[in-house]
Amino acid sequence: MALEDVPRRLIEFLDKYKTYFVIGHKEPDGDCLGSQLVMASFLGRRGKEAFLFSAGPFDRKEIRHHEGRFAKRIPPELKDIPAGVIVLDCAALERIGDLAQDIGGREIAVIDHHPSGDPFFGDIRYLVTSAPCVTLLVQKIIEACGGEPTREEAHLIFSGFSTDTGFFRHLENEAEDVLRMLSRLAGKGITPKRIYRETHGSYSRESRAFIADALKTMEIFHGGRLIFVHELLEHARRFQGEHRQTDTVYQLLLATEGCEALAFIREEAEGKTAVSLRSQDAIDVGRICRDFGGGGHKNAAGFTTPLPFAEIRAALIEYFKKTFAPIQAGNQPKKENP
Ligand SMILES: [Mn+2]
Repeated sequence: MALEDVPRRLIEFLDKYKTYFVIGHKEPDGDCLGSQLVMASFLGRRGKEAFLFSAGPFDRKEIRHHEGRFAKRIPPELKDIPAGVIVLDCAALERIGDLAQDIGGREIAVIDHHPSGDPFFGDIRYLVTSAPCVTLLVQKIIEACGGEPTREEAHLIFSGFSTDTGFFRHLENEAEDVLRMLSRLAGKGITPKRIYRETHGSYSRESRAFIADALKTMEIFHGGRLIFVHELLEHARRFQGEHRQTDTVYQLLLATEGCEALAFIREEAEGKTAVSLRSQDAIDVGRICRDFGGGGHKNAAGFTTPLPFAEIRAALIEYFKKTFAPIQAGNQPKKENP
């Protein structure tokens, strides 16, 4: 499956202004910041002025060194100049944090790959849910404008891809188009080995202990198809920020024989529990999380709830009973839920 072509209106929008505000989502990751940095770099090469904004925080080790290039709010001296707004890696106003208060009345282009988002956000929308990352959509834009990424841009694009795909692991049927695009990046002299080490290496020793602690809480349901791990308020909060290596916990658990989905349930405060869901293949945890008031991708999503651990745990076990039921029914053609 090929990634959708860049809308003509977006290309015109990128020509229209002299100045652009390039905004990403709060709690940024390598794909979000990479998309922003490449977009700003490309605009700069085209004689435009680009300002970078992110609500932060810059917790992840692989992005921290970029923090100095991003402002948290649009400063008063920029408030009255004409500028186009480009929002990357999210399609909902609330995802950009307090910056949402700074962009009223401006023309906004939204470039994203998340299936959940506000369908009315943005004047120009380039949304490709089959795209594994947004940096590749920015590469598409550069190429649609007749250009090609510089070596530095290529490195950032590949880093964003590496972040969002767990270094190729989550690539699906869009792989053919994506691998062709990556091969053009490789032609710029970037090396997958170096990018793997940057995005998936040099973790803290504490993060290894976090993985062990999380795995010790493992519970198995529905014949092994569902796995839970948890972190309760009463557990000592030894691990914060980069030491909470949840991605590795997900990867290890999803590789368990028979496992189709997992939940990491974390009591964050009295009356606030955060749930992250991950799944393989057919199980759409994005839909499940939307039912609980959250959002995300088909195989990676989350939500927060006022319910305490015991209640949300029970609710999820029950919910997954329904999720698994039609598959367990095997060759019975009749479905319970249309
Ligand atoms: Mn992304």
